[in-house]
Amino acid sequence: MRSSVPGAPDRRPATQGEQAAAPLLEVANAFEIPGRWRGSVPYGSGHIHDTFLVVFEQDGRPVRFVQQRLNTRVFHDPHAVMENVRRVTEHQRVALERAGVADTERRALRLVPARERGFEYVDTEGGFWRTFAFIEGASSQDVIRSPEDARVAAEAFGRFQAMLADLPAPRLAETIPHFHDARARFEALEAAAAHDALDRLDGCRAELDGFRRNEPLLDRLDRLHAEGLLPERIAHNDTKLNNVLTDDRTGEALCVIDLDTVMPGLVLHDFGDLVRTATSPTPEDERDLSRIDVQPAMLAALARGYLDGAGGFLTPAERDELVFSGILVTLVVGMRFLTDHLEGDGYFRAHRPGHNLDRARSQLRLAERILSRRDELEAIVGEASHGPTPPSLFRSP
Ligand code: ADP
Ligand code: GN1
Ligand code: MG
Repeated sequence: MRSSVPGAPDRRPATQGEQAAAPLLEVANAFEIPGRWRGSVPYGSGHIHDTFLVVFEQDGRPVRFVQQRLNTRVFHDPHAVMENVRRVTEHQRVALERAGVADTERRALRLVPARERGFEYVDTEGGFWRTFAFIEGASSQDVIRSPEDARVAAEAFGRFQAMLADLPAPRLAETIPHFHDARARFEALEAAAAHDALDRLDGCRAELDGFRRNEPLLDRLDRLHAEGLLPERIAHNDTKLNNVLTDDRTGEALCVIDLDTVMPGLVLHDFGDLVRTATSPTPEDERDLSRIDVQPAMLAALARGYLDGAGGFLTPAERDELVFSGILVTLVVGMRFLTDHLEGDGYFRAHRPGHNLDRARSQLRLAERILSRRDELEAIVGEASHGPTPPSLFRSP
């Protein structure tokens, strides 16, 4: 058993009550924002941080910001996170300006300086805060709506990776070590099941068996990496669909957000998380399992968009694993949800009893749907990436 379970949280979940108790005025005024604070309300559907939409009145008009209390149970070194985010967003801005792109303000997150120090503020209760300029006229989706939306989201993440390929040294900090370590995630699930601290195991044996059944798949990408076939690059590492903002007017993908896990890794994890979140017509916590499936048109659009955005840098081995990456990441996120369910929902924000179990079940179903349709899906992705290919491209692990 590894000593470091990736991002292992303290056991105490954050509650709505704690959110309400946050000293929001104190926090709002801790950053270099001119004007008068008008209010802060909880915002978005992320599972990790406490996110607030904050309004200031400046010269008689409302100006919006996003303030986040970082989840320091998940990110143990918030200063390292902030330094990564600062470097990444500055690099993006320079690259966008150099390329003469219009509207750079809406295409990269902008951190707002804190009054006292850097870009962070620690409140009187110990909460660690940061502020971003709000990207106006854009929104994120939790469920994919059309192949065109899938294409633009994947292109944005591909472009994001391409833009960071020449980030100057030093290496970015690993903000959550072993984040995509499938073997460590499996071991953490087994440990949670063995411990069964809350007597929940009886209610989720079928799901545990489901993940055990797929255990032979888990080492494939790490093995290819060890063999030198899959290089380390800078990846986003959390490319779920709602981490890209699209323009409300044009539908164009404007800005990749949620940069806290941007760190060295395998770019395939990014494509895999897009497959997980942008191919089924269902939300991540869908309870009607019969509705969960991969839609080939969405997958084809993802592959086209991603390959366009990433440009030429992908190796043939990376291209060959695109469908497999979807199976792997979906399994891994599913195992993480089940582990959290067994341990008492201290990591992913849960909105109802059994929420993380519902999420785990839906991920298992989706992974197995992709697995069972792999030949068909390999052919579709192969066409997008290499021109026509026979459906036998998928190699068993
Ligand atoms: P989490 O890690 O909890 O998912 P995110 O950084 O993804 O937190 O933020 C949560 C949500 O807040 C996003 O899905 C998005 O809708 C919204 N959001 C975050 N930053 C911005 C921003 N700068 N402008 C507009 N909306 C934002
Ligand atoms: C979390 O932060 P958010 O909600 O975008 C999680 C991802 C999971 C995802 C599952 C830092 O993403 O790894 O895939 O939930 N982020 C972290 O929805 O653990
Ligand atoms: Mg997010």
